[in-house]
Amino acid sequence: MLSLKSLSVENVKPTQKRQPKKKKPFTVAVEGNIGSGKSTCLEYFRKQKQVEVVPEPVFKWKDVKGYNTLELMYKDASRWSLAFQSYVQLTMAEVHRKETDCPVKMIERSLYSARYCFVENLFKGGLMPDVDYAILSEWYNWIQENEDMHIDLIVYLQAKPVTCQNRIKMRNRHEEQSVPLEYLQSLNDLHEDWLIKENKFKAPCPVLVINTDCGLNDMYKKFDAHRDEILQLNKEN
Ligand code: TTP
Ligand code: MG
Repeated sequence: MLSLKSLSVENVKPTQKRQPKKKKPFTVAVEGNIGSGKSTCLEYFRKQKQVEVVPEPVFKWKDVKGYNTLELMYKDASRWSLAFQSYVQLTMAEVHRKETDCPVKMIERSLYSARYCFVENLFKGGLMPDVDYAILSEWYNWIQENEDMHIDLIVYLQAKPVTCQNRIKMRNRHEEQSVPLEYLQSLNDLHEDWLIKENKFKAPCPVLVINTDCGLNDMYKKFDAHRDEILQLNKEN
């Protein structure tokens, strides 16, 4: 029988002791079209000591046990978008869950944009069958109910689709060579619907809009001008 003594605090192994809960970081998600400058923004803020930057796990999407799922999706979206977007959803859930000791956590994209922009785009464009869309939505709803997807601020990098297309061409990610301007236009509209018009899905937190139709130096200047707001420097940090 279990004696009272065996339940006393001294008998609790160190690993069983309840850890004090970590203070939640101020979480900033950088959103915007493909090629709008999200990674550039994250790299800019990486040098701030109070920020932990979590880049998007594109490298994982390019190597799932040897399979390049990003490439498969672009080659034949009707066949592969369910597999690809399920994996995006899993890896983005991992990003949301990642703990940090820093007061600010900055992430590239979120589960929200994967669902409200990309999945929506594939479905609306006839590249994802109803049943695949229904399954992904069920998964998304489950994650939303059972995981902490909280973000405190969205930095929306707003750029014209043609600017994004030029940057995509310049950076030359081989999987993206066939991305047409219409695809970027439609993704742009879905970002605008979600973050500016809020006509179908609501933004989950305040949105700071930064226009990135400019060169790199001007982009840095704009990030710097909004630094305090993004890092909450006038608050407790
Ligand atoms: P983005 O998430 O837009 O990242 P990026 O690195 O291209 O953006 P930036 O230049 O602003 O840093 O897209 C990465 C690639 O993954 C792109 O080809 C689009 C694709 N993608 C999807 O197809 N579905 C998704 O749900 C997400 C999140 C990305
Ligand atoms: Mg990027």
